Amino acid sequence: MRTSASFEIKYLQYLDEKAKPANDLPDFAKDPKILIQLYKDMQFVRILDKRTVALQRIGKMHTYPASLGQEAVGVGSGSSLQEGDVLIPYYRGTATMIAKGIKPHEILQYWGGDERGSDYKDKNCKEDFPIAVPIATQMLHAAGVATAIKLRKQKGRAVLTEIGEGGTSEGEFYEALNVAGVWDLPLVFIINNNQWAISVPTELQTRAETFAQKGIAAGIECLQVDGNDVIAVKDATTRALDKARTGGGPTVIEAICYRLSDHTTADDASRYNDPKVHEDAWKKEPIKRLQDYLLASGGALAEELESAEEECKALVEKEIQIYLKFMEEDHQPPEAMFDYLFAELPERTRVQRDEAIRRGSK
Ligand SMILES: Cc1ncc(C[n+]2csc(CCOP(=O)(O)OP(=O)(O)O)c2C)c(N)n1
Repeated sequence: MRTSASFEIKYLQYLDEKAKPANDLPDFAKDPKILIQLYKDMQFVRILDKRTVALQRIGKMHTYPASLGQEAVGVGSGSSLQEGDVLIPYYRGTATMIAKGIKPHEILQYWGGDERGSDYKDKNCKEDFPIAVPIATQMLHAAGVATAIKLRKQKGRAVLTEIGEGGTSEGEFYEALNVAGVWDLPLVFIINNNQWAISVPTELQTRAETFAQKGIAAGIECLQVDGNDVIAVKDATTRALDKARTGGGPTVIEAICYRLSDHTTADDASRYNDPKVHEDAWKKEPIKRLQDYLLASGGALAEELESAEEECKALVEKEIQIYLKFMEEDHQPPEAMFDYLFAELPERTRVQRDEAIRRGSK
């Protein structure tokens, strides 16, 4: 027998687990100002997540999925987007969305049950999609938008979409990969491999050695990156988006990290995770890694990073207050959940809407 095809999956890392450079850093990472901004963006999301989970605990927020431990995946990929690119996020995409320019209070509004939060006000975010909660449906939306960009011959534009590793078991993921490969679409897939799909670990999700290689069957370039290394995530995504914008086709990036939070506020991860693995994962988390590198390389002083953190706390508080004010002064009635999906309500949905009005008024 001869070999018909063979493949390998590369793994990209710039800062190792001890925050030491494992490779020559890409140009952007030689500028401490850029690294400090990435540090701030990650801190912002971590602080926002903590405050949002606390709001849920006092009944001022509905179910919320935190990104604890996964900040580098969202910040590294989202900060690589440019004007004209389209983001098709999933529910764990808070960091990606904020890095793109979507306002944090809009995201809070959405999770607070107000669909108007998905009507993004920033002019660069007008074409970005609402958060997808159904697993993997966003993959086909992304393939559709990328097809439109291609058909309209809109050079210099690309689409970024994201999914959890569990979501890559869904048919939509494979369908989107296939069409992206066949039509050479300007599309970048980020797989946020946080090791868990609620309580299902990666070893029960696939027999494949990597999630990235799922793109191989579609003829797509795939790679893994250290998802705790924001420099690696940003570098891989920047290159993949540049390739997509210049007619080079799609890329699959699997970012390996660890979910340090519960799946959502409705979960208790301590019922299924191994405390030892969890503890080890804290030693590799992305914010500490970049912080250690910045301090060791002289890119930033401890006081600078402390004041960056304080600045983030104040900015988060401002966003929370905007959200709370919305919810108090302009609270949407329960039937509003039906009002932003259809131009004209189908009969069976109309019945459900009437029911919501009836129950809501009790
Ligand atoms: C079509 C569909 N099936 C099931 C669910 C319930 N569900 C919500 S999150 C989740 C696990 C997803 O895990 P993963 O894709 O790894 O993403 P993560 O939440 O870890 O970021 C499931 C099964 C859903 N939202 N949509």
